[in-house]
Amino acid sequence: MPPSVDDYKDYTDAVVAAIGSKASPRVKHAFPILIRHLHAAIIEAEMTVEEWLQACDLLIEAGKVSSDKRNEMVLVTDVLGVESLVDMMEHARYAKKGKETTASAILGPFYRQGVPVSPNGSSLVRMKEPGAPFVHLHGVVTGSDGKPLKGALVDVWHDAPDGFYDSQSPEKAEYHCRARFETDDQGRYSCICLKPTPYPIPYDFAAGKLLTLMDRHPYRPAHIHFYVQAPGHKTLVTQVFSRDSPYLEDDSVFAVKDSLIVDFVPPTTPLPEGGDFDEEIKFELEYNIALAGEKEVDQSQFQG
Ligand code: MBD
Ligand code: FE
Repeated sequence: MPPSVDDYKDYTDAVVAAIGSKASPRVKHAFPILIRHLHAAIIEAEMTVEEWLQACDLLIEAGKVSSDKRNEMVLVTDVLGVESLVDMMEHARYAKKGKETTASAILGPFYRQGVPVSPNGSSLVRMKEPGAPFVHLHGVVTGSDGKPLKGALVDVWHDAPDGFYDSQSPEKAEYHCRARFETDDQGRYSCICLKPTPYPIPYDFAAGKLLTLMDRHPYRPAHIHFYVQAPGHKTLVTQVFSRDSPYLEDDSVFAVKDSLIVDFVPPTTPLPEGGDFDEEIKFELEYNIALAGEKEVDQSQFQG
């Protein structure tokens, strides 16, 4: 007879009951759920001591290779679909208000804080990338009412043509394929970037081991990341995906949403005045972003 949750009910109850009276309401609510599901998963899967040690080793490895430039723990949760799950629930808290807001997507491990603000229209391609297709990326940041937001901060980052982010390769120029822009008084941001390429998530450590165990590939469809902040508004973390990219259907980290798939089209919109970009621009991507107001976000799960 396989073990059942009932066999260990008194034991699991005792672990839950050990939570002290001074724990916060959130911990008192969430930890019994976590403990019960964790115990049930271990019981139903009939985990062995050896497997448990292997799981601990995997987490130790993830911690050891993590740094301010690489977050392997995020990657471990990504391949298990956890980052996308919390993101989907987060978005549901304000999307259901019936307003037009841009869909979110996961942050991933390569966001960097404190990137200096560049003038609108400037390039985030900070070293020579021969033959790479330049893109005029621009759009307007608005609230859910469609009113343009001045002074919104727009972080943009994507992989270089070799498939690596700046932080993954020391030989790259600082902040290559990464920049931050501030919207003008009409809510506009604009820049020159590259058309991104599909790319394997780093699979040399813990996340890769998990993928191998599950017989899965590490690839992600071509994407550009956005991190958009404006006072009084919910910060939006999202990604856009190129419609012509492979792996839209089988993203290794489960981040693709239909509304985030975009078309890179031949350029027609002129660059902002005063720019000095003189290479050929092959594509244009207009990407307008609508942020939820802070008050539109449903806070109910944090009450009680
Ligand atoms: C990435 O580039 C990424 O965007 C995510 C979410 C996970 C791993 C690598
Ligand atoms: Fe990415």
